[in-house]
Amino acid sequence: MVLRSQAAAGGTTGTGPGRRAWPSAWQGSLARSGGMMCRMSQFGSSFSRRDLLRMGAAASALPWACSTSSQTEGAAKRPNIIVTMADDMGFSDIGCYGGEINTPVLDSLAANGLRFRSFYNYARCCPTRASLVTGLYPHQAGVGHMMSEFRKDGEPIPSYMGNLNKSCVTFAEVLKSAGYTTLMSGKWHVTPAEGSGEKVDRSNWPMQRGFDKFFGTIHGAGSFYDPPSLTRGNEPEDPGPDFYYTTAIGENASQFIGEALDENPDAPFFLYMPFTSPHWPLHAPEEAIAKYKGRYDIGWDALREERLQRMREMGVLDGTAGMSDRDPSQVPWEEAPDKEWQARRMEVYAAQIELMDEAIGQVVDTLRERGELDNTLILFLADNGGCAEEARESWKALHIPTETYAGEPVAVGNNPEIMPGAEEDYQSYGIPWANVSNTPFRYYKHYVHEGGIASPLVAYWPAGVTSTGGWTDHVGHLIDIMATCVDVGGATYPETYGGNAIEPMEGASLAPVFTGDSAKGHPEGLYWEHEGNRAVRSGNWKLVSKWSQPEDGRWELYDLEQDRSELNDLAAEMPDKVAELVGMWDAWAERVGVIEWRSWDPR
Ligand SMILES: [Ca+2]
Repeated sequence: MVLRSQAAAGGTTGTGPGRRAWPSAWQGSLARSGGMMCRMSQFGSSFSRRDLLRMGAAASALPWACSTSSQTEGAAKRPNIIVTMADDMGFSDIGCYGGEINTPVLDSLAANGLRFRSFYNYARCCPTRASLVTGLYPHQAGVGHMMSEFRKDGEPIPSYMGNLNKSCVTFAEVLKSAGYTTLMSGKWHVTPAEGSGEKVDRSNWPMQRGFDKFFGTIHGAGSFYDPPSLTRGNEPEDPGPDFYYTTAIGENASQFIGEALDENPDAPFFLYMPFTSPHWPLHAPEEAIAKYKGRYDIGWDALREERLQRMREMGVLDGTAGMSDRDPSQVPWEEAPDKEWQARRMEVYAAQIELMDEAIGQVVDTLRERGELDNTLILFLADNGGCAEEARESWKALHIPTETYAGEPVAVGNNPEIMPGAEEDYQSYGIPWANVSNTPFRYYKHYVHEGGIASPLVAYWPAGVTSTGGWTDHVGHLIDIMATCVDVGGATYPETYGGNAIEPMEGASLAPVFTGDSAKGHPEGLYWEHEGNRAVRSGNWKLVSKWSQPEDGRWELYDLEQDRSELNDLAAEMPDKVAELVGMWDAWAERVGVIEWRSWDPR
């Protein structure tokens, strides 16, 4: 524990980053020679990263929420702001939302902050990030789909450029203009990561979009032991051996905070800390996985029931939210083959989330030790719901490793013959466990039913969140994060930036909610479109459709106040309400540049 404190307070002694040239750094084939600050040198050579993980677990279990009086000295300046985010994590995974996964840090933030029952993301990594960092709908920021450019009749479609455009500003650009020191540690994924040598286009990398310091990945997924596109500033970074990305994100964030406070003590800082955890592949140290050994032997059916009961007891949901059916493609747990492998998949996933919680804990420790905890707004959310993708041997992409850091071959695909967790294999937890992660909702990442877009939102800020320890029914969305940053940061959202006209921000500040305002958000409606999946939420009503079979684009209508799990489709009974909401959705789609899914030129 002492060592962990030293790490948090004194983790500024990083050695020079290793350097790897483009593009081989992203292909995993360069000679592995460089060192980096995240190795354990600052803790003494006798401790490995996994020793630290174990010590971190013990430290995180300690109560820290009661801050010291020395922290009041920071109360006069504008608050520091931290936005931290999980990747592919379901609504009910973390402890303070009803999950059985051990997340003591997030639970403490929640117990001393505010939790949102109805906060929404954008169903997928890229569009969520494009919306989060800009305060716009993703199409307005140029990311109507993912990181590919689409054309129609030979002409690029502005809302589908696969890259942040110049009609938006990032929250870092806005807060930097207001005097904040801007820091990022984690996954970017709002610009293409392909390219080589001088052809690498860095114009939309974090350092060119408002951040003073950056450590993390440009690309959207990959090995936790050797992530593709690992970067420091604008240069490739060698992870070195004994690297674990989730932990490194927390270490670098803590280091950046320390440096920011040392170098510019009068300025507040903004930290964006998006993890890749618990996105596939299932990678975690064996010691972390072992904590969950046997916990999932009860299987997915019992676990879903257990979670829903706890969610009701905790007040996450009330009795009107029913349990959706088990995914129809899956068998009852009693009939499932390969039970040991199935349980192991969820054990690794749980370990990935617990390690993320520990990394957030390292940052919280740093804030406390520097006397900044009381005056820091921390927002935690997830970028999309649990992911049902089953890893396949045929997967080929930049983020699918062909070999380990040490050059050993990697086995790709969900194979019950291999227990996942190690760097040598590349698996996912798949449909049945994603079904658990999203308890009690339907569907997954990609879809805009509640299972795809319902996110935890924990807001912690002793000096600013006065409605603590409980829940709000305020309906919030990613677009509100920019507005909140502008509001609490005393910033001005620009009409022009860099000579370009900027789209007006779409969201509304959540700050009034922090002090108990129960007004329901977004009377103008909230809207989604991702891969032809569509939705609008207006008041208690949600109109939603799934592009692919079996629904095939048919609109469904739900009263979420009575039926949060979207089990009782009222569309046939209420055609006027459907027509009203369809009209709202059509007008929004026209305004932000939605194009009918796959109506563009063949690629
Ligand atoms: Ca994601």
